[in-house]
Amino acid sequence: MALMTERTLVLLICVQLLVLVLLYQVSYDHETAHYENTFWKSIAIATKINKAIRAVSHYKQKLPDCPRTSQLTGGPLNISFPLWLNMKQVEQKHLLVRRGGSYSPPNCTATYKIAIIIPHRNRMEHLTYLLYHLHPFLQRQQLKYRIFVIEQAGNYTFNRGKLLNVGFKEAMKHENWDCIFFHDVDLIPEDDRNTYICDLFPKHASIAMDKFKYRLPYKHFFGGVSALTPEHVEKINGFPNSYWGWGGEDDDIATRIKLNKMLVARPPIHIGRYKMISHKRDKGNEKNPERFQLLKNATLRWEEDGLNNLEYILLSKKNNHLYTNITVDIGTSKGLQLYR
Ligand code: UD2
Ligand code: MN
Repeated sequence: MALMTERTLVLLICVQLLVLVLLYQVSYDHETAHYENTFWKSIAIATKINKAIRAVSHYKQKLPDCPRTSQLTGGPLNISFPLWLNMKQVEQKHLLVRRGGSYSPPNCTATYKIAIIIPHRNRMEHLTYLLYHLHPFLQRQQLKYRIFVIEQAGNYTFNRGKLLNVGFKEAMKHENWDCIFFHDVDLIPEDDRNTYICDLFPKHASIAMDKFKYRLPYKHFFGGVSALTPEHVEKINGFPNSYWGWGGEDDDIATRIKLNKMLVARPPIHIGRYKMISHKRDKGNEKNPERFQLLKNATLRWEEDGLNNLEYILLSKKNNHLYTNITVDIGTSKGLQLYR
């Protein structure tokens, strides 16, 4: 932004100089050997314009840094699900959010810029509740952020891992994010102190969920909400593309992290709390019977199954008010070319 302003400034000053030179030429009165009034008037106008431009750029550069720990956050949150809530109502609550679901704090320069990736198909009601809670939650943390919803086209079996890869690739085309949150659509954070920033190691944020009685179901559990830097994602070759249907892809990710000699960071158990909107298993996301076999050879597969063999067809990218909606054809377990 600062660079843009500087370039614009230089350009404007050059244009003004050109105009002044031209005026100089035309305003010289050869008979009286005097410069006419227009010349001095134009100088006065140019000075005023310059002052205004400087004031604007000064104001922009002057925004102080946001504090590393936001003063706007509280502690535990009381999560409610208002009946009949619709997206229009949520939009009306968030006029400061720019199209595409991006936001920067209005009064300070954010320390962290994060992308949220939500794998999605046919869960509009959950998405409405998530956005209703997540936007104010992220704003209280004074983050610069953008929310990307990655929607799998067609009715073929769902593939969460592959959608997360697509989300990562597409999000990085927008900005060099510090941190990417991979976020199930049905999980609502219940504590303001659950900071949406990355750690030294890949972070598993949804450590305590109501569905598991606020305990970890097993030690290496990595499902729900996780946060990785772009470097972490690249290092583990992203996520597996080969898990079609429910289950296993989260454990595969945990294996990749371990194989790359990284640990898993977690918030304290009383902070990484989430409510999961209760739901039945979706049609098209049945339990994957191959998941155990896939997991067994995760060690052999991770280097060829991930970002480096990712193929998809981007069908549309829409800047909705509260999120960027990316619809993709990720094909089938047999390859691409199903929905064209
Ligand atoms: C668990 C994990 C999840 C993932 C999954 C196994 C939790 C809270 N989460 O979720 O991270 O590892 O097991 O694959 O334990 N989705 C759609 N439409 C569909 C199907 C899935 O949008 O038709 C998305 C949505 O973001 C959803 C996520 O995929 O939250 C995971 O699917 P789920 O919620 O049906 O599975 P769940 O709750 O057992
Ligand atoms: Mn769920």
